[in-house]
Amino acid sequence: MPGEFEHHDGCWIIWPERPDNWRNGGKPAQRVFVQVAAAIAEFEPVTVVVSRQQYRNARNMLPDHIRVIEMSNDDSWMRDCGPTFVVNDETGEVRGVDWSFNAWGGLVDGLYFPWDADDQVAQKVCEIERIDRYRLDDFVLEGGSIHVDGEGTLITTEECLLSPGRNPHLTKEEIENTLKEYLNLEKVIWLKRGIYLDETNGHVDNICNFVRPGEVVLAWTDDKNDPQYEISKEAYDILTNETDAKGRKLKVHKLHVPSPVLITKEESEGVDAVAGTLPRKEGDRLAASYVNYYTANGGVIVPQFNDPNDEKAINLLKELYPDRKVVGIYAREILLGGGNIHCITQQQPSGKVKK
Ligand code: KQY
Repeated sequence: MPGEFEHHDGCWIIWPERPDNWRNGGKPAQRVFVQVAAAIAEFEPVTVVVSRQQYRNARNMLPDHIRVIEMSNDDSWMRDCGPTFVVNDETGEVRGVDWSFNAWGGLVDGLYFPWDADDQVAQKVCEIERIDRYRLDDFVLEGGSIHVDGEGTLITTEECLLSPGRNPHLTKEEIENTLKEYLNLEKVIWLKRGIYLDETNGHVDNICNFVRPGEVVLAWTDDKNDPQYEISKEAYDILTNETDAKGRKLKVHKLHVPSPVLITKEESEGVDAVAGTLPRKEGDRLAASYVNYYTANGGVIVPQFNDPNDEKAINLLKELYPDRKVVGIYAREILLGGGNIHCITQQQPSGKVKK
């Protein structure tokens, strides 16, 4: 599995519409998805998947150079239900890994029901791209719960991968071995937890990301009274005491989170209440973090929250990615749906052979 910072053939996104997750029938979120798609399309081809009901609207709102494809779906998190692409280093052949998807915890603590259309998204994407796939019927995983360095190291969290709603029939060692087998890894680094109150059971993509092999960014706060402090400190201690698959010590860059982002009354009232879907209550804290940026071929697309730390995040990412253009997008509307820029995007690597 290549690192996200390696070359992509394109990026896949699913259009948001469900009114029990997105306020005001998804209209505000759709406008932000258009901005994200257009920003990424500056750097690589973008495909947006959309339901039959929303096809005309999405086609109308998205720029012409973005490919729009009708496909059934349950919500808009391509990172999590789409295929994880792997590349054969000798032949350059790309294949998809099609994990089972159960909406972040199935009947234990999943976020909506049903999720069968989402579970078929990976297969459909692979068919459209004429890419062979490995289907795992007995292994639940979302793409946002793992990050790799493309050189044999994977980072994840125990909070997510050992959660009772995913693979309770497997031990930690068995989970690690499955990841190693399908993604060709030598080392799995286990952080304990993800961002405070992250509804995905602590996806790693919101707290830690590889900038390049040997270097990561970690979501951070200096506020010792914030529950996030203890979580980030614990992750920092693990990362700074670990080595990667190649035996390197990791360089850890602290990327400060914004001040707590809370759902307003108006925002809460814009979401339909539906049994089986996580409610959006006024005052609830959202899992805001800048680590959930998307790394495109020549760019970095980073969420902004109208917070003093927005600019600091942009500046740090400019330093860390000197050859890419860093583009900020006000992403509160995506965060209100429980995710962020990284969660809505799945990169499709090119089949370039590594030297
Ligand atoms: O990967 C993500 N952060 C997706 C979150 C899904 C939230 C569904 N309400």
